Amino acid sequence: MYTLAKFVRQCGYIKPNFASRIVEESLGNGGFTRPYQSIASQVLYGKWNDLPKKVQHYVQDNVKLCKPDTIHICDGSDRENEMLLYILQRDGMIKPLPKMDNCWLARTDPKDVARVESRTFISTENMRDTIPVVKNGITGTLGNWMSPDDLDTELNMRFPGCMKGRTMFVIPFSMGPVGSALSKIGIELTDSAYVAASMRIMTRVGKKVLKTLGNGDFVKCLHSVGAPYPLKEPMVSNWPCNPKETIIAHLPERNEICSYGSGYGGNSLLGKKCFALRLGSILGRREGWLAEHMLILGIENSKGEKKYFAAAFPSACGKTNLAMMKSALPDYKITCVGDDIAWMRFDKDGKLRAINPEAGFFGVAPGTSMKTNPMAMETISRNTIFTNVAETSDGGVFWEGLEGEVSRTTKIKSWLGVEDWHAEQGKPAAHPNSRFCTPAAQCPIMDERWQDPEGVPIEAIIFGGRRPEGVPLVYEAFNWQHGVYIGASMRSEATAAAEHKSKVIMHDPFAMRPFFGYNFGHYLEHWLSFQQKQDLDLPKIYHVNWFRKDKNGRFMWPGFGENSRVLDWIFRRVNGEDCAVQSAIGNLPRKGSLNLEGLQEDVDMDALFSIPKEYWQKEVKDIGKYFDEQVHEDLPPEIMKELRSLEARVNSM
Ligand code: OXD
Ligand code: MN
Repeated sequence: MYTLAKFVRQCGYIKPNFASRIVEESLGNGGFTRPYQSIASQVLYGKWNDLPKKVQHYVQDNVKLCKPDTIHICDGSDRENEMLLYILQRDGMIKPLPKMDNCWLARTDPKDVARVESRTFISTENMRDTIPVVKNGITGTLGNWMSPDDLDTELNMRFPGCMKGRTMFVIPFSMGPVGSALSKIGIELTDSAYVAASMRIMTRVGKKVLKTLGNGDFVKCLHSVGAPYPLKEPMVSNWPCNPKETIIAHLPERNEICSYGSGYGGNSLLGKKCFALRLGSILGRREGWLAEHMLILGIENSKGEKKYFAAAFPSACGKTNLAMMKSALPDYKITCVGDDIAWMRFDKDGKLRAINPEAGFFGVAPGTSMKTNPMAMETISRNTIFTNVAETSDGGVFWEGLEGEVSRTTKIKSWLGVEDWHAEQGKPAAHPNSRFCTPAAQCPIMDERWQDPEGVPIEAIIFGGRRPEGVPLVYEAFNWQHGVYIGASMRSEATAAAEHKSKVIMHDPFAMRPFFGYNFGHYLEHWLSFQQKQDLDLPKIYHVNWFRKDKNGRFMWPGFGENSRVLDWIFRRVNGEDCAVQSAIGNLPRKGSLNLEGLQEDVDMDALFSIPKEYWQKEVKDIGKYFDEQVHEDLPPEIMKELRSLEARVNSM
């Protein structure tokens, strides 16, 4: 009888716990048992000859370097998925969540829980291609550069033999619908079955991708958890990683990413931040398009008129909630195209077209609930891998924000494995950056065109952040250049998505600070360049802030579904409605023009839209200082001009 266990055994998957012994006994020659030419015989799953020649060479080179025991060529099939899940269970990396349908829980080593910005580098010959030259004595915050020689040294200290005793998964994946002119292909080589299972959700994986690729070029993505057998240190939570040696390196001149030491999220699912944003932004500049940290949503009114907006918010500021919003205004229906990344290109008619390069959501779990995001809750009810959330005694999941949705008698086991966790302990049940990894196709409000190879036409771009003070609910840029300035001056309270600790207000231009693939000054020039091109239908640009607080620290605006009132105003502005008044910082909704019909809460609209002069004078100073220190000579003069005009307008308020 066919059983998965039998199949896995037949395939020759070694149980890692035994692998150390096997490696020690049989691989006295440094771990590489088979001659280089017979690589095909190391393939446990998939067919070596199905790989295009260029891919074979890439795999060969890295097998030689990393010395995995065996190779698995991913085909994206359901059978393969069953196998990956089986292996992950067997190795104690995931466990089933019986209350849910085909859902799984992974707990990581507590030292591997977020993106590691301080260990993320872009390596180019010329430093200035990657980061602006900062003012004397200042530490740059707009990316980390490393010279190719230094990076070679770093990589050579880590990758040789790093996959010993493990299987190398070869993952052919497409960012964007397979075959779309806007899509790009990557090959990720990883020694983590968790990454292989997650990439299958987050991207389009498999044979169709290889067929489309043929002998074309692809982005090379090498990933290792950095824990070869025999292990140097015992694993924590059965989660292999090497936090002390973590490095995430991008080599744009070779279209290559090398990530070592972390199995988590943006550090290991290389299609996401590394490829779609960092390398993507470089490719975008080279080829005349934009790779942005933006959600894409559709909004349709009761007359059947539909528009698409893209919106940039820093990590963990509610992009997923906005992208899946249930409109409080009954006249509007929101649909989701993407929740994190947009690739956008002007088409031959001058319309900005966007695709979501991803196929899944890797969303922050805490704060997600039936109240804040019912669509996400429905999406994650099946076929989902949860990481670092808490577990309920009846086999479900729990995190901060779900208090009202579990019965009082249910016991909770925290992400750290603390049984019978109680909120009184003062520690969160779920890690603040705990995540769900779930197929986008399961979201009940996916837009009918979310996989359209042509992309959807973008009519408004929205910037936003967590701004507890001073910044009104919404304002509109006077024009494209002013909009680019607004993007450049974005700031937000720090979140848990990376290693930052306190709630400081950080500069996060275009919500791209951790994701710029090249010099931010050049990035601004690229954005500005579109206004010089003839016949482009440039979208209008907005800034929103759902997070303003009153003197008592309470949010002044209810947010969530009520944000549809802001989208409605933007919709009408895009249609040319005369419903705005000019202010020092941009166009504000004319009094009474924001549709408040049916709003339950009492909102102090005057306070919500006030523009405190002193606050904005300080804001202008802070932003001027930031530009001067961080972007310095690379700041385009147009942006400085916008800052000076803002200053003059604020001073004469
Ligand atoms: C993310 C992030 O994971 O922005 O999307 O950190
Ligand atoms: Mn993100």
